Amino acid sequence: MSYVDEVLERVIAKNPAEPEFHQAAKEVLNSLRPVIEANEELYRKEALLERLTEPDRQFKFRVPWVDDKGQVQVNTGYRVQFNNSIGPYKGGLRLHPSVNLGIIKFLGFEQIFKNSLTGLPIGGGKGGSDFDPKGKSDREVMAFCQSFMTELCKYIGADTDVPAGDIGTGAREIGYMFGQFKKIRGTYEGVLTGKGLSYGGSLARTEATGYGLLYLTEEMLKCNGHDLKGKTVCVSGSGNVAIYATQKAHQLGAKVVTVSDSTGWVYDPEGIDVALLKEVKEVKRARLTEYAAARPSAEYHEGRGVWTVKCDVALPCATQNELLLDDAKALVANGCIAVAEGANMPTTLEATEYLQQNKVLFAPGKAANAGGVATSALEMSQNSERLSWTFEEVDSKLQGIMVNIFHNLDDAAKRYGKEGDYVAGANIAGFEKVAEAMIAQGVC
Ligand code: NDP
Ligand code: 2IT
Repeated sequence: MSYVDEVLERVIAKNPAEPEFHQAAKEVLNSLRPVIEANEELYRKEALLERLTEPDRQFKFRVPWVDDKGQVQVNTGYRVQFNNSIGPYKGGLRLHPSVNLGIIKFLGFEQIFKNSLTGLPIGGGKGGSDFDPKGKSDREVMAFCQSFMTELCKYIGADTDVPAGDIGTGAREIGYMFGQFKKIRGTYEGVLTGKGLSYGGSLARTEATGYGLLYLTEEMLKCNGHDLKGKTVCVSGSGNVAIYATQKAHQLGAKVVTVSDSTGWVYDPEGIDVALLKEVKEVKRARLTEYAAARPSAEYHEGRGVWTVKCDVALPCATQNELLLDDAKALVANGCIAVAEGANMPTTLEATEYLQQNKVLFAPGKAANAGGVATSALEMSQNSERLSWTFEEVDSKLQGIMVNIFHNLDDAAKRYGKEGDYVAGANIAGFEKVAEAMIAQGVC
């Protein structure tokens, strides 16, 4: 049996009931086959893949808090510190009722390669909780965040592990968590990113994931003889990534005609009104029905359906496994030329394969959404030097990083005879640096 197959069997046997982690491990290891085969003897002796698929450590803890009725509630908190061979653990905190250990592990595993691709010194980690911020008062969210950080603060630090936002964790939650870290540990340090601008946050971090997604997509299109200008784009999700992806797509001359949330989706043939979307989602924290009610050109539909709309470019920006094989078939039938993942692993393995077989340009999340964590690393740099850069400085560094990521994965794919396979390219380019650092640092 090949080394990759042996390790995949081991991952499944050792981590039962973690299907998302199995999926991420399969995607990465299968596309690394040519690199593994070229170095099989060394990697086997080093047990490199066994070490890479086993987190350095993982924390699971009780998070008790009191709701507005005086009732004690109990959630589960997680932090998985996956790999710190190229820098301190770095990765977001997801607050969503679906969160479990397998989901945090898939996200932490992906983060290793994504962070390596940024070219910046950050390792891979992820955390979160099954707490649902939806419908909670600000006081309830604060009570949860304080309790969560009371335990998490034992394991993190500016040079150890630096969490940030993800689904359900935005500026409000990061603020409450930062306050509690400071109160307990008594140090003022860049222990979280995505902070508010008044206390150490970076300009352009809020926009970074969505903007970065468009910078990479534009470069991918350009290098394949297309232009983003004038293209029709379907976006899914309506959170942080979706909103700023839509804004940047419009700035670059494309038209976004859909957004979605967990209950329904909007088709707006005139183009999504970003100011209205921000008002509904960021200020009112309301459903998309309110967007549709305020916008005569918009149609609201219950359930799923974004990928049935005819588009040139599809940008899944909500959550994992939201673009399935049938969706991929609908996109291809409608003439879609490119899919770039704003979310983490939004496309299933079968859907990815179908898109690639049908010559749709496909940029995987670990490359396409790396602008968020890259800008988090820029926030860490600013905190270390106790300076703040201008929006233009951060945005221009972000653009440079995204263009560079695209060329690195394009080159890596070509080196292994897989031209145009950006999934393989991203995994190979991300893996090479981590593997070299792990081997150089000995058995640890
Ligand atoms: P937000 O919480 O701001 O928004 C999430 C959006 O996705 C919401 O519209 C939400 O709808 C929808 N969504 C979430 N879960 C589901 C679900 N199970 N089914 C259907 N829709 C769902 O999160 P972000 O925009 O920050 O994150 C979106 C994706 O991007 C995630 O995969 C995240 O890991 C990834 N990402 C985020 C980065 C960041 O910097 N924030 C960086 C890189 C990747 P509803 O409001 O109804 O729940
Ligand atoms: O998935 C991700 O890359 C994020 N949620 C951002 C992580 C970060 O540390 O900024």
